[in-house]
Amino acid sequence: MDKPIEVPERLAEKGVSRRDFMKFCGLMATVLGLPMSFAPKIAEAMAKPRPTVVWLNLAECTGCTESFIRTTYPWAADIILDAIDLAYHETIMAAAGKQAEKVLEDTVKAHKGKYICVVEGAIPTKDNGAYGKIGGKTFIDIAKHVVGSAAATICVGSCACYGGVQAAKPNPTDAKSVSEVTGVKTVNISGCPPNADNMVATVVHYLLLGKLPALDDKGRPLFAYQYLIHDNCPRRGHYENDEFVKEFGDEGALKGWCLAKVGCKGPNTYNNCPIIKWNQGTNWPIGAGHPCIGCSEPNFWDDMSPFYKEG
Ligand code: FSX
Ligand code: F3S
Repeated sequence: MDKPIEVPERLAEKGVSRRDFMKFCGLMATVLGLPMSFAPKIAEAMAKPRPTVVWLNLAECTGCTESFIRTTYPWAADIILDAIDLAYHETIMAAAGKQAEKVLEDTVKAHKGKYICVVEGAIPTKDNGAYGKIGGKTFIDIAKHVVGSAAATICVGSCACYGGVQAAKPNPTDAKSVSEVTGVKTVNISGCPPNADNMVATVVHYLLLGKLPALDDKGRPLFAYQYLIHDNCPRRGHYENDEFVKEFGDEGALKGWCLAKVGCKGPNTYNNCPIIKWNQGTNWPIGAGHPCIGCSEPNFWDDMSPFYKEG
């Protein structure tokens, strides 16, 4: 009989049981579109030496970090943070000020070309980047330096991927995406915010296979963004039957009919929300009766609004 997979010691110390650990590995296999038989392989990969990760917070609302660290099961955050060596993350690190900036500089130097850079937020470029600075350095310079020395860069959130809300018309700070400013091709986990499971699965994919996942033409991992919301929506039957919610709270809303007439952008939006849902599969916007606003598409603030009008 095969030896049972051990929970990495560090996790056992935090009280994560083998059952919880394997549940997490099963969830990751599902998100990555792999058969359940991959769960033990994922468990093995999670015990490997941890990649160093540097997480930059630029022009954003920190919703992406919130999505990443606020998981329904307390052990999920422990497993996620244990799988990586998170050297720098302004929101959750203990260090602050000059001490924190030194950690960033030292990490970039010591792990040049080997660390993974995660970026949250867009980059204001107007007036030589005067509208976004940390420790006297512009976001432009920080991104060029830190992204430029990374093995790979993962953008989390539509702001880092495509400019997001900061770049919405009239874009007063001339905010741009990370790849536009640095010239580096990034993995884009889009969404405002993106689903934590997709962020984590991208890292798990790297640990499991030693490479980043295959991407679509907008830099998004295919495992998460290959299907339209509309194609997997449980309300699709009502769409085909011309059964629509006409206004919030009407009879159609009570019956769970299609939300296209109150603005659903699911027919134009690629994401796996209907498949994996949110908060460990609890629910998702359309499940709760709210139309999709298309937040994982480039320029969604301009292109998808008004959010509550059809089209
Ligand atoms: Fe942007 Fe992330 Fe939207 Fe906010 O920080 S993708 S504004 S949810 O959180 O970057
Ligand atoms: Fe499609 Fe949205 Fe209706 S995804 S089925 S238009 S609720």
